[in-house]
Amino acid sequence: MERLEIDHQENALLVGVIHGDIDEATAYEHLDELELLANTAGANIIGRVTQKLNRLNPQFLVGKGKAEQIVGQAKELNAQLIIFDDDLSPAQVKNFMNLAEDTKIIDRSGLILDIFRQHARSREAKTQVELAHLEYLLPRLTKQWTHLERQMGGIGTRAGMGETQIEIDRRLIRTRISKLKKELKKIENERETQSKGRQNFFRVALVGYTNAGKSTLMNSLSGADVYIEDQLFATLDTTIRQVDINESHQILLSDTVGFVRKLPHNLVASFRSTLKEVVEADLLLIVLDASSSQVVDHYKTINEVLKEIDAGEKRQLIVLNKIDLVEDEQIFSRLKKYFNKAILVSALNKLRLDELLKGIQNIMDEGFQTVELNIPYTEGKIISEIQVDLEVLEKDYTDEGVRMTVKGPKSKIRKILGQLS
Ligand SMILES: Nc1nc2c(ncn2[C@@H]2O[C@H](COP(=O)(O)OP(=O)(O)OP(=O)(O)O)[C@@H](O)[C@H]2O)c(=O)[nH]1
Ligand SMILES: [Mg+2]
Repeated sequence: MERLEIDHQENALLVGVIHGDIDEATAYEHLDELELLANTAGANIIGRVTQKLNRLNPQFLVGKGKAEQIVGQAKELNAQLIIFDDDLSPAQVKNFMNLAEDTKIIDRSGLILDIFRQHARSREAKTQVELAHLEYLLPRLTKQWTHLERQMGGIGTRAGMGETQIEIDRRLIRTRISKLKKELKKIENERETQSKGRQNFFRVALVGYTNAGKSTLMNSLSGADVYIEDQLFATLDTTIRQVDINESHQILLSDTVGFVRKLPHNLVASFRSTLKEVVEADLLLIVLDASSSQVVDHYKTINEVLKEIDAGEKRQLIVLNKIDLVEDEQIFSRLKKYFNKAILVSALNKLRLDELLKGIQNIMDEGFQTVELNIPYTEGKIISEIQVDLEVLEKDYTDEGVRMTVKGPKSKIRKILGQLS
């Protein structure tokens, strides 16, 4: 299969369009982010082009004249790669490839997929990424994708092998896609079995933009040793740890893959099993990088992705992280006003983590229940389980057994009641 990887230190020219509700400043900020993404993938950015457009051109996104100019500029700057911030249709990629000859053309989705491919470690992540990549590739398969290309590596536009080869490749890809889907179903079933054991816990999922500090927060709260890196999409798998806030408030905390603007739909779809912990969580901690000028935009993106995975209605607690980096008083008060219920922390410096735990505890208490139980003396195991997991408000010893008034998470109480019936 083709290698989509960007060759290390390949020179890249970035292209962004100013169109619709995207103004110039926003377009530049999006290009800043695209540059970070491209750097993460290993490319070396040598220039940027922006173009104001009233109408997107179906052939080239930009006008034909501009397209030729961009290709010319890339050659002049010795760029092997042109990266578009906007997604290109398969036809647009094809047209550009014809124009650009041996300069590679990719769009934001292709770049994100490339990073995911480089960072995938577990069997699950690898399977999910490969599926998303092949689905992305299938409609874009043109005669430029050749065996030669495969050997040389990278995305490209070299002389073609003809339609027959494309048909063969398409068939191979379709077969592989259905095999990967089956494989993912299997992984999902395994997960289901594992997650059964977690049903009695209050489950909290860290959710946020990539690089917001989710894994750092995970480590600070749980003492876990999750991989942290100042790069985009450091985490692609889900890690789960138990965190005991106090005796009666125990949670399962999960850290997972981050989000980004325009996360490709097929990537989100194929990461469903990794994101299951988010879908099944009782509470989402929305981790935001308070030092980013794009924090409001990030919050919107997060909610869009959450909606896409059917987790848009979940209870949220907003965590403004990296407050140690916010020095400007004005920005600080603007943040507090906009995210008025947010908890401000620094995961790195372990600042105000108590406040965060208290916030979680308060939300848990809303879901707490107080019940009176009569437990026969023969049920010693249940009695001790109650004393470990629930808060005992009153206890009486009667002829039949122990009568207790207990308080705790509804899910735990449900479990105990189930055992008693
Ligand atoms: N100054 C400062 N830096 C932080 C803080 N929290 C995290 N960071 C840094 O931000 C970078 C990203 O942190 P991660 O924890 O890997 O972020 P993440 O959200 O897990 O990112 P992905 O897994 O890539 O989605 C690292 O360099 C961290 O050291 C903080 O409170 N203050
Ligand atoms: Mg992470």
